[in-house]
Amino acid sequence: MAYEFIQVRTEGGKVGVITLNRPKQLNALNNELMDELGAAMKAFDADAAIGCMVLTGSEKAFAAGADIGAMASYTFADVYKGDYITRNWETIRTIRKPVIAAVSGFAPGGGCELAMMCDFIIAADNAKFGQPEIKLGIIPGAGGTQRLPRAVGKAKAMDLALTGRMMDATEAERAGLVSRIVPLDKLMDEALGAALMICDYSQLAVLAAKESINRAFESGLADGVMFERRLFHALFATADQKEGMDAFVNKRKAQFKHQ
Ligand code: DAK
Repeated sequence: MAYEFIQVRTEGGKVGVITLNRPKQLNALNNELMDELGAAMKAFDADAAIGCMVLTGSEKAFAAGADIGAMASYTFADVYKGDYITRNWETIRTIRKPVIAAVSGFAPGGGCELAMMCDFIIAADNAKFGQPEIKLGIIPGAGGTQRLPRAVGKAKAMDLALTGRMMDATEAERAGLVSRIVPLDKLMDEALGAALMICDYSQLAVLAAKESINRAFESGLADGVMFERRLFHALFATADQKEGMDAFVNKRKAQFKHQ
């Protein structure tokens, strides 16, 4: 499928790589781009050869937030009736395979929210995150007030959302928003290395790990642990569990068949 606002490729035949591609607007997110992103992610999710995805932008901007020009004249009736954001921005929440955000440059507003919808964020040392919507007379609308405090705690989430200030990669890593920081020129190597590593594990275990960790944000501790325990038990029914443990016992590399 041909896309206008994103570029799509595979790495090693196993990793789906999606690059946001609206360079003149610093990858500002409009409806058309989000439709394309959702379609590309769904296609990779359905492709048996793909084990993991990497979502990235340009060196200067992961995404400079929602497209302000496109939003400027929206009325309440437009966004409410059109189900703005919910209709197509949240497709990524339905994706079962892991999605790594490889973030360099600006990631304010919807850019930060999009990165937070991914499973983890690897940041270049020039990355900048924030929720500056307050400066536009609005608040974060794609999960920023919910995912940011879960990631960095109330104090820093309030600070960022109420002052509109940006935080650099070092602060973001210290706060728990990003998992690793690497030099800008190593960003894609690092993200693709992590993705290829994930692809070589049992896909059943990978899906279960993602599902179980996400459950931690939707349930109380006892229910979450029970959910984990049931998935853990279920994995003993897979050939990959037998293979993984046999390989360890016999000091060889496991060859998972995702069964
Ligand atoms: N939208 C549209 N165009 C943008 C843009 C954006 N968010 N960000 C940058 N651009 C455009 C600029 O207008 C400029 O275009 P030209 O003037 O060249 O035509 C070009 O990209 C380059 O930008 P700058 O010249 O400003 O570049 P600088 O390096 O000087 O500054 C910057 C980079 C990222 C600091 C700056 O561009 C900036 O502050 N951008 C806006 C960042 C921002 O406020 N983002 C948050 C957007 S609000 C909702 C749900 C969610 C949301 C809203 C509603 N509902 C449920 C209703 C989400 C809202 C947001 O994300």
